[in-house]
Amino acid sequence: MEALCRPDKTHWCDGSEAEKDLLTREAVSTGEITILDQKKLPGCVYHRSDPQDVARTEDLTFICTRSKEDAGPTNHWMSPADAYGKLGEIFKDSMKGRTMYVVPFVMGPIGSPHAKIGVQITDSIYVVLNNRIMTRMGKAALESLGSSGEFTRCLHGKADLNPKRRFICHFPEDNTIWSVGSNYGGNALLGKKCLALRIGSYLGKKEGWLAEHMLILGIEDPAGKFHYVAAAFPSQCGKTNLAMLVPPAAFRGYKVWTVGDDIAWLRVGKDGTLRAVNPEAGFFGVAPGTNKTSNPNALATIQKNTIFTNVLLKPDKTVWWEGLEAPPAEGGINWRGEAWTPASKEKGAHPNSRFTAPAGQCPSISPHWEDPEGVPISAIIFGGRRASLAPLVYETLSWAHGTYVGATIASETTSAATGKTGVVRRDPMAMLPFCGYHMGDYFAHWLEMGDKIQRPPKIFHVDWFRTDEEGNYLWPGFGENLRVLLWMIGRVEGTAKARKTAIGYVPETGSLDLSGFSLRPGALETLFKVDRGAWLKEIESQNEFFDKIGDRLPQAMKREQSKLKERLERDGA
Ligand code: O2Y
Ligand code: MN
Repeated sequence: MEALCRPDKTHWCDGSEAEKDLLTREAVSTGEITILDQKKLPGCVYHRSDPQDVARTEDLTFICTRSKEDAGPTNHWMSPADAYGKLGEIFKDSMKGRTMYVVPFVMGPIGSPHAKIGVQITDSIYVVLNNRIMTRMGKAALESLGSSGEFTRCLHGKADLNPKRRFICHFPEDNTIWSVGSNYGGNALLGKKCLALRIGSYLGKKEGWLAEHMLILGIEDPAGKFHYVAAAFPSQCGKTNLAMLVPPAAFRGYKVWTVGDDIAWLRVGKDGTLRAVNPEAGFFGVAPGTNKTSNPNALATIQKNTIFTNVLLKPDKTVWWEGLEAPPAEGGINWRGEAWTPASKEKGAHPNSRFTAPAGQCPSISPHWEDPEGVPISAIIFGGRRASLAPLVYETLSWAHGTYVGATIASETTSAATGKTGVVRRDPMAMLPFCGYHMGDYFAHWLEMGDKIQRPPKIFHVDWFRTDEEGNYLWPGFGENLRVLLWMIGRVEGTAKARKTAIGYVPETGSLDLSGFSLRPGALETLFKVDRGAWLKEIESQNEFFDKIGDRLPQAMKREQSKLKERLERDGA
């Protein structure tokens, strides 16, 4: 890689505090980062990206398998030869005048049977400092690797940050990732979406486990009994908020513990349960909207040792974003690096601005978040984001039915995003942008996993985003979601009553604990109604997506769909 990129020097990262200080000083000297007020925000720094480099770029993200068919119809594909050739040209001499950093890292608790090792080469100090938080990085990772050759080879370079020369390429068959031309988030922190999900999902299929876009949380009841839940939601649906939920006043005896907010690696444990670990060591959370009501635990987490990216920099060297608190009267410098006041048209913080913070600093972090064997999962949740159709919550009938429900989850576009409202986008298991191989084979792998788990979790579907005709949310969300989680736990323990419908089990009237709480008149009925006509139309719409998957779609998916249709036609709701 040195011969290709021709850096002036190479630095092997050991992960020490001294190294962090050295790299921070270096990045401050070049303007790459700014030190924030160390009394108010100790250990915190600020970074602004190139304004054209502020989010993952799915159209520039490729799965480079030898056969195009193996990447499947939902991924962009490039042949490995073309990808190595094209990116090789961009990497050539790209680190002249720069330092090449070699970052060994572990995803998952060190020594855990779930853990995987990667080595990321990068010319970005910002990336090194982020990886230092998001992964277990440095000497410990190198020791963990020992003399084994088993690690994911990750090459990253900023090059000239030109979006026309930006490519994020995954070579699952070579256990390799090459990413060039971006210095932001999921494009550049290669342990995260690239390794932990795209390469991870491929390795999971090969080795018999699952890499999923899921948060993991624990619920402790007043008697000290624990249940763990893993939940998949499409991006930007509040996963971090749910993972750090604060119980409402009526449920103060309960505690919610955070294990992870974005990614879960799931394996069958020695005890026959499905065990989950969070492969990450930090949170790369979206800043706008994070405040002391929406997520007090996140706010407490980011008071120290945090990197803030693309938020507003205030003159007192603290930070602000839309939805944190009232706009600062004194203004500041916005995410584009321009002077900003509350009267400015441009936002102060970019909508995808982020904080990178160590998970261990979270007040709700689970005492078991680094258990090498992982935590036992009682329930899996698939979440859609749609204004109508699915009840607030329902329980699926079996693992195969749950897999079908996960495979068909969807979000609806809002007018702000596309100009069109209500366009349904399928996002199977919330993995559409993150599955490293053919989606049909991925569904088949889910079904196979079901046969291997002796004590499988129950699978549920939720939609927190149901609205009335005026577009008002029917369910308040946030901490109140605990009521729904507790109904699920009740189902797992056999104590919560349910009504069997064509689509699955919905809460029996009175079985969802609504104490100290009121909804709009009629909201509860709407939230639990199963509209037969709408479901029959939904089946038709699912077929468009299934047709796209083609002949690798497992028969069991179509079978589950036919069974649903039969139940709807036979029983109605
Ligand atoms: O835009 C980016 O690069 C970040 S996207 C992201 C970050 C943290 C967790 N999840 C996501 C996502 O897109 O799902
Ligand atoms: Mn995510």
